[in-house]
Amino acid sequence: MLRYVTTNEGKVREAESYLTDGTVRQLDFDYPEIQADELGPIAAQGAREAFRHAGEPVLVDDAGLFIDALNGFPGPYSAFVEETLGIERVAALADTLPDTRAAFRCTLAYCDGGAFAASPDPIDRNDRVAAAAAGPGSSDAGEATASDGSPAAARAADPLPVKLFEGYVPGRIVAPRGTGGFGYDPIFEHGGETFAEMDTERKNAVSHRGRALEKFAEWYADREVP
Ligand code: ITT
Ligand code: NA
Repeated sequence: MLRYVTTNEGKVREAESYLTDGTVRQLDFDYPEIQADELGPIAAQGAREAFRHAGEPVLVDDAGLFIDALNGFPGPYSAFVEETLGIERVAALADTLPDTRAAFRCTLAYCDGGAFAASPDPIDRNDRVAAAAAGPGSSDAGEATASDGSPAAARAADPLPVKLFEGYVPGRIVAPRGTGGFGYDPIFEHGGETFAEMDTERKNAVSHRGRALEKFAEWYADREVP
């Protein structure tokens, strides 16, 4: 059975419509998050830890809000910033910037202990950047580059193969509106509405998580099971 690893009920609600074959269950496991400036290595290492914990295939979901004029802050620190500052203060900060453009990113990391990597070509060309971020165990795409040496060292010592799927949605930061969704949704506007003003189906149709889940679901259905 595939386990969708998250402590966040909002993510589970959104993932349900993509992981529909009845063989997926939430695993409420708070995997240790390494520090890195990109989501890929964090999700990849989380998937390895979660696989070791669960002993069955896992899908980890790491997401963040990246504000252009703040060089991508809070990015991988989004959970910490939501807890410490709160979304109202993030919106107030963005309001002082010349440019309020931002993006949500989601990286899904799949680990089944290596079974998928037995397929002839587990990583397609579109995933080469993601594969490089996942580390040397994930493909032949080359050495991972990390600004911080310790995550790279951790990955080098941990070759369990991981496959990554990425999703992205552009938008802008606004004062909070709406009651749906979770996290930063009330302050993220896309197409004239905040994500908190959309229902799950409409958020999924455009969101970072929806795009990543769509790619994952397609690959998962077609993968060769050794
Ligand atoms: P897990 O790690 O257990 O999955 P989490 O909520 O900590 O739960 P992330 O680290 O991926 O998940 O989330 C980073 C932050 O970004 C956190 O504050 C989330 O609330 C927020 N976030 C993630 N996806 C979001 C989305 O689709 N809309 C709004 N905020 C989101
Ligand atoms: Na997290």
